[in-house]
Amino acid sequence: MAAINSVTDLSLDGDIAVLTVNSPPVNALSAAVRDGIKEGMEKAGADPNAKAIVLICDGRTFIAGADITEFGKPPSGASLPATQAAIENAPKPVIAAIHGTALGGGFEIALMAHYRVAVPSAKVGLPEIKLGLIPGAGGTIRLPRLVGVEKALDMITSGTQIGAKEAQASGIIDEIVEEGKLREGALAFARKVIAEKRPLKKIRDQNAKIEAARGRSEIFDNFRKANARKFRGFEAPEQAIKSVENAVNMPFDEAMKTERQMFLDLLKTNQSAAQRYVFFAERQVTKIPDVPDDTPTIPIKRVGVIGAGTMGGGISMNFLSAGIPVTIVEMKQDALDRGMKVMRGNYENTAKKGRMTQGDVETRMGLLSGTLELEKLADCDLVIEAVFENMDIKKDIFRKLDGIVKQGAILATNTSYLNVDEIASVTKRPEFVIGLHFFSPANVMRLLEIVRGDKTSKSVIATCMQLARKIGKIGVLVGVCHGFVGNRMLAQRQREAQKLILEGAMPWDVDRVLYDFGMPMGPFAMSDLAGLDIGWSKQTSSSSTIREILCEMDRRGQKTGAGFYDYDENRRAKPSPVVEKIILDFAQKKGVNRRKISDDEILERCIYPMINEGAKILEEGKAIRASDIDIVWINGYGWPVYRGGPMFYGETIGLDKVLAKMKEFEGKMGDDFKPSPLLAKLAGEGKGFKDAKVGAG
Ligand code: 3H9
Repeated sequence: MAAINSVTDLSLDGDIAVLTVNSPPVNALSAAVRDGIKEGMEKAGADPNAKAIVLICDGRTFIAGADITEFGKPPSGASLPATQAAIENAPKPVIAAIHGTALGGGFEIALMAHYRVAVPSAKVGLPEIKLGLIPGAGGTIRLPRLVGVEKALDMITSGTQIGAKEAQASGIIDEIVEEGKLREGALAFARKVIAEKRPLKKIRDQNAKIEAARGRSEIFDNFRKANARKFRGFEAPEQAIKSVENAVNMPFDEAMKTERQMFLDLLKTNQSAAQRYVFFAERQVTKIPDVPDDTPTIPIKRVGVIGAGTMGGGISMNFLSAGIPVTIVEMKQDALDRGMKVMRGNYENTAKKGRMTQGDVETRMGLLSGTLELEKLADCDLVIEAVFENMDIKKDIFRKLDGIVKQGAILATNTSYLNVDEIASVTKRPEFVIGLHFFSPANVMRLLEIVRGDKTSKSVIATCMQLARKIGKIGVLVGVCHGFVGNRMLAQRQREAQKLILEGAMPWDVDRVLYDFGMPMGPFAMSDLAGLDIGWSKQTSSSSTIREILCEMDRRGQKTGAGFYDYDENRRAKPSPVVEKIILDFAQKKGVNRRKISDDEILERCIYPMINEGAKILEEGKAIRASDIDIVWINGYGWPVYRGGPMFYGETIGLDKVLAKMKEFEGKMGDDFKPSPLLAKLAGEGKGFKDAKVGAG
């Protein structure tokens, strides 16, 4: 083998040139990889002893895309278009040999080859949309030529990967070769191409599938309509659709040029910066400075869950779906029966939608056993308590669990606010106690706040982080404080929302502003959905807040057909004249002079105090890094990924501007807006949250 450079080799296997890329971890298309491919193609093309060229990768995957870390930096090395041209214009057949994932620019490289072979486990896709981008090297122009417009639109705007078999059926892969024998299979295929004198097939010349869509703009309009909800707020999907439309209607080279320009324009957007940041944030969040990757973990073979309500049931389903047996405990038989019935019902609904088989439902339910006795949890490796949010009840349960559950097992609480250290203190094994805060609905929401107590052992932390991944969650390590990261910040927004409706806004104004910002719903719609009577009691209610007044009137949210909004029979919300009057009367009684409140003020009042609270959380070391806080908000509260999370958003606005606004509000409205010293320091130094040196949870 002759090295072309540090990451590419060219060798001859009989009469076939083999160009190998080896650039761990994922063979991303860095400058060196582009240089190596271009030079290798040119050399192999000119070599009279080579009759065909196989492009293959070492390591775990074919090229997984452009090197995202290079984005925004000055260009160096061979350009991607020049590298691609070297493949397509090679004077002999080029065969791309795919294993792992050929993604983004990597897939676009494979689409330059005259033929493609893959092992059965290989996948291909164009995930650029997830980075706020569209493919910038021909993906939107070439893919429709292979698979047709509808499938291309679907793949490009969803970013999903498809397997080798599907790729072969849709015309992307020419041949599937034996697993583990990619090189041999690709060489054999190359020899067949030579022997049969097959042509140098260029996708740019294949027009049949796009001609079928020419002049049929309704294909694109229907696609837009069908996906409007999914694309709400995102800039890239519309560009992707336009580019596929260009592929159909423009000459090839013009469509390519336009695609490239659209890609470059998107690269400069805040949305793409945010989504690229989130890509790396999701990978950072698993790294805990003082808990190294090789920390021993505790095998979790059986899980116990206490409480078969909405939360306990949802939590259990995660483990059942991952094939881990669960014992669920309730106090009363009817509550237990009800809880287990709901779980079965949820699985059956999924089966009805065709997303699992009836057999899958039975397998999962077969792993579940219900009991009224805590003693049945003795053999569990992990027990999660999901009962009513009351410190005395929780302490009582943990005291009992400590005596029942085997030594070495983890005792976890799903509390959303309470002090995990206080709960741990009633046991003789505080190092085995941890918070596992699931988000409702617990079988759906991706976030898991993993709450590290003062004494929680590293092994328990490592186990829970690993377990989160196993059950399809994104685990974020946080420290003990009231409401942890997510709810502690949420409280800031809720407080301001309540104040705003007294001062002059209406609930639907606040909700509209936050919805337009990109949240799935505003705080009042959220309260109506959750139920206004959570934590409310008729006996102690004294009409002292608007929420109390609504509950007293039996306007307890969607479930009673009325809350902050009125609901019709289809649960569609309408602004309520009754609520409007209640608010106006209440404000008058309190002597509040209502004023017109701008949309900007609503947004700043709701969001800036959250950013400020995030800064306090960092300062106190309750989160490891700002990006962890952003991951909490994106995955637990539906913060729009294209705004990168509250901390990233604060940096997009400018920490100096956030600080100035907080000071202005503090002057007018007092301590709720007192800037955190960290925010003030970073803003003063012109730095961002990523520069903050903070603790480890
Ligand atoms: C693009 O291609 C644009 C083009 O259309 C044309 C432009 C003109 N760059 O995820 P993992 C790192 S846009 C740089 O943990 P897995 C990652 O940060 C790109 N680095 O492994 C991590 O680093 P660390 C389109 C990258 O096995 C390490 O590799 N492509 C890149 O679970 C391992 O990653 C994509 O969007 C990259 N492109 O999953 C594909 N990719 O160890 C993005 C990964 O320091 N990548 N890294 O934390 C993926 O989806 C997954 O990484 C992959 C492997 C499925 C490949």
